[in-house]
Formats: sequence, structure tokens, C-alpha cells
Amino acid sequence: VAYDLVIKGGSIATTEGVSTMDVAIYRGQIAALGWDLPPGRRTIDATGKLVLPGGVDAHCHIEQLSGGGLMNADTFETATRSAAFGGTTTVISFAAQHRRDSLLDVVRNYSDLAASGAVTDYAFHLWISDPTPQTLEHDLPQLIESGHRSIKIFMTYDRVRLLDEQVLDVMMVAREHGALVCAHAENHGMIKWMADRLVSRGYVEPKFHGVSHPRVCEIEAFERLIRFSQLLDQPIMLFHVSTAEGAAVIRRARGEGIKVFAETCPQYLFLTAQDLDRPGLEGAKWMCSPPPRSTADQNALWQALELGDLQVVSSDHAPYRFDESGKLSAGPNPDFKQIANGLPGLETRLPLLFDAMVSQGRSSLEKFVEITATAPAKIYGLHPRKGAIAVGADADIAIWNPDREVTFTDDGLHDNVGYNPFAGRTLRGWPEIVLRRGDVIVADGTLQAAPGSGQLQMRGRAASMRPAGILSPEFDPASNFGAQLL
Ligand code: DUC
Ligand code: ZN
Ligand code: ZN
Ligand code: ZN
Repeated sequence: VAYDLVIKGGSIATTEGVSTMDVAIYRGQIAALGWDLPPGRRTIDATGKLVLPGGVDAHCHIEQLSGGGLMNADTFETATRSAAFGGTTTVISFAAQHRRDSLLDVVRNYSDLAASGAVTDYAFHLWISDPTPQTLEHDLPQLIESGHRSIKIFMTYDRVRLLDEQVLDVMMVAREHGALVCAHAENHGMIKWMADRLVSRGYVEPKFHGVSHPRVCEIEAFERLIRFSQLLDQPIMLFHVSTAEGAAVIRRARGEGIKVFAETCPQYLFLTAQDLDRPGLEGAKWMCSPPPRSTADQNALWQALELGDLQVVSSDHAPYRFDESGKLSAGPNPDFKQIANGLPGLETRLPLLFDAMVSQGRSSLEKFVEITATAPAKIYGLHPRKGAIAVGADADIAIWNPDREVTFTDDGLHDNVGYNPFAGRTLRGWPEIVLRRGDVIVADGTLQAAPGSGQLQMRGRAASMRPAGILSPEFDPASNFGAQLL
């Protein structure tokens, strides 16, 4: 039988290296890699182009109520369309439980929304904000075992945060059933206290949002969660690392044998606190939590990625328009506490990283592939179906023109946000053709996939989710007077 499609003559990149080969696709999967493969029913000439795995964006907020109760600007259709134009073919967003919601209902609702809207493939993190007995003993185990293998918890935001003992409860369920626990880790009390103090003294502009999230609130919360992880021997993923000290805490914990993974985002690699310092409310466009820090932090985060202390770069796409429906929903003169946090980033993540890492030579093409596709696929249980160009994998492929220059503008993206926090930057390297399970979904600057053609990805228990096997003495019957606690 003939292949459905052969991509000829491109440079194929994996985490191991780059080589010029043909890629043959049959029934949505990569069927062969090699030289001079026989033609398929269709051929794409990729001479001079890079053939890369489609991006896996493991942290994005889509069609979701925020911690503050505000709806995102993007639906699954607009968010995943935007992702596809930026070379991303799989997203992991949140099935966000708010208090009193049934977790099973929440997952059903988000699944329905995605099933009718998504053009990329997708999975969900189970966002737990109401760890009732029903959630912990019934719904969560059932959902994990059925293939929703990651959990999200918050240590801050009044409406969704968990107390320490609730975090431990959730981590224990994850341990028993095999899931990764991801966390927004910032010290709640420090942020609240700082924000109140700033606002009461009249420091209300968007730039003070950054001041209200002291660097140390990240350090403290990372350290706390790491010790929980150590106590229970349960792997964790620390989301959106923003500071040099935060990265150092993670490096030390990994050195101690604690199984902690970590992510950063483009906003912490490319923006600083100065980006929020603009006339009027303009700075609100760059408000996210944690806030962008300094160029010294950027350099430390790049280094931590290179060393492997941080493994993943996700967008944390959290889209709000700069108008009354979004950032300015609290009225004409909001203080920073009343402005929704979050930046759009599904479409800009890969081009920003490619330009910095590959075009400008900050790192390598192999490392780009690793942190944007292969590592997130492995850590979240999507590998080997997703995240690599390999025989047997889904044919999720982005064909990049390494020489194409693009200047970002506020109206050039395909989401529903209306601004681009990286507008004005010129980048070299662009994903021109994007395939998802063998179907071309973006080409010639147009979307060629129907809403709802994306598929839910159920996941197995990945190596990342297994305990390290280093038991705290309190859980070891030999040293806890025989108590059986696991
Ligand atoms: N931070 C953001 O900036 N947006 C979404 C949620 C979060 O924690
Ligand atoms: Zn709700
Ligand atoms: Zn967060
Ligand atoms: Zn987030």
C-alpha cells in the first residue's frame, strides 16, 4: 500500500540530533523514516526546511473561569486555532473545579466544550479546589485511572487555594493511583498582605502588581511543596518558575533525590517588571502571576533549562482582552488587585523560543525540541504517541522555515485576545505547515481543520509519575513503630 503522505528532504530534529530524511505517513501515524522513500499519494517538499514535532503546550487556560471568577477570552476553537498557527498540536488545559462543583461533572463539561471546538489534540489537568470525600475517594481516583494523569492545585487565590493538609490529601491520592501533581506555588499570605498595603497607600497602578508578588513568596512556596513531596515520596511539577532563587531551590531538591519537575514560560524568559510600567492602565496587558522579574532572572532560567533543572517551557496562556470583558471588567479605574492576571501565549511560545534558542544561537535545535515537545509529552504521559518524530508516533509535525522573518503586531494572532504582549519583536523562523495526526491543519497562512477535529488524549502512568522509592521514615513501618500509613 502507498503511504498517504511523504514529506521529502527536510531536516528532521529529535532530542538526539538532526538529519536529513524523508518522513512517510500512513493512517495518521509516522510509518517510516529514511532516505529516498517511495512517493506517497501526496508529497510535501521540505527541502531547506526543518521537520519538527508539533509543540506540546502543557499549561494553558481555555474557556475557563479564572481563580477570580472571570471567563477567559478564548474558546477551545479560538485557543487551539491560535496554538496550531504557532506550531503546537497538543495542549493540556484545565478541567477547573470550583468549590461545590462535582469533579466528574467538571470533566464532562470541559470534555464537551473541547470535543466541539478543538482543532488540536488535548488533555486535561484535573484542577482540584474542593477536596471533599466524594472528590478524593471516588471522583479523582476514577478519573486518574481512566487516563487523566495530572492534577493541578493552587496555593494562592482565595476561591481555589488549598490548605496544606488538603494538598497532602490530594498528593496521597495521586500517589496511590499514579498521577503527577502540578502546582501554582506562591505564598498566599505574603501576596495578600503586600497587595493590601500597596493599595491602601495609593499604589494602585499595574506595575505594583509585580511588587505585590515578592520574589520570596515563590521561594517559600516551592520549598514547602518540595517538602510535602519528600514526605509522601510523590512527584510534583512546579509551574511557571520566575526567579533565579526559585530555580536554585529546585536544583537543590533534585540534588537531594526529591522527584520535582519544573516549568517556566516565555513571559519569564522575555519580559521584565519594567514591561508593566506604562502610562495609565496599559501595563495591565503584561500582568500575570507570578509577574515577570529581571534580566538576571531571565539568564538564570535559561541556564536552568540548559542544565535540566527546569524541563519544560509552556505558555500559561490565560487570555483576557484589554477591555470591559477582560482586563478592565472591574470598571474604568481598577486597582491592580481588580485586574485579571494572564497573558496570551499559545501562538507565540514556539516562535519566540525558536528565534532565541536556534536563530540567535542561545541553545540548540535539539534542546528546543526537547523543552517544547518531547519533555512535556514524556512528563505528562503523552509519549511515545506525542512529542517526537519517530516511527509509530502520531504524525504531529510542524514544518519550519528557519529563514522566514516575522514581526509580531497586536492584531496578527489567531486567538480572541486583541493584543500581543510581544508586539514589535522581529523573529526569525516560522512554522509554515502544521500537521496533526497526518492531516494538514495549517498551510498557506490558513486553517484547514474543522472545529472538533482535535481528540482527547487519555494517558498512561508515566515514569515521571512513579514515586522515587525514597520513603520518609514516618512512612516506613521499620522506623514508625509499625504504623501502616501507605
Ligand atoms: N496566573 C496567571 O497569570 N494567569 C492564570 C492563572 C495564574 O496563575
Ligand atoms: Zn464552578
Ligand atoms: Zn499559575
Ligand atoms: Zn496557569
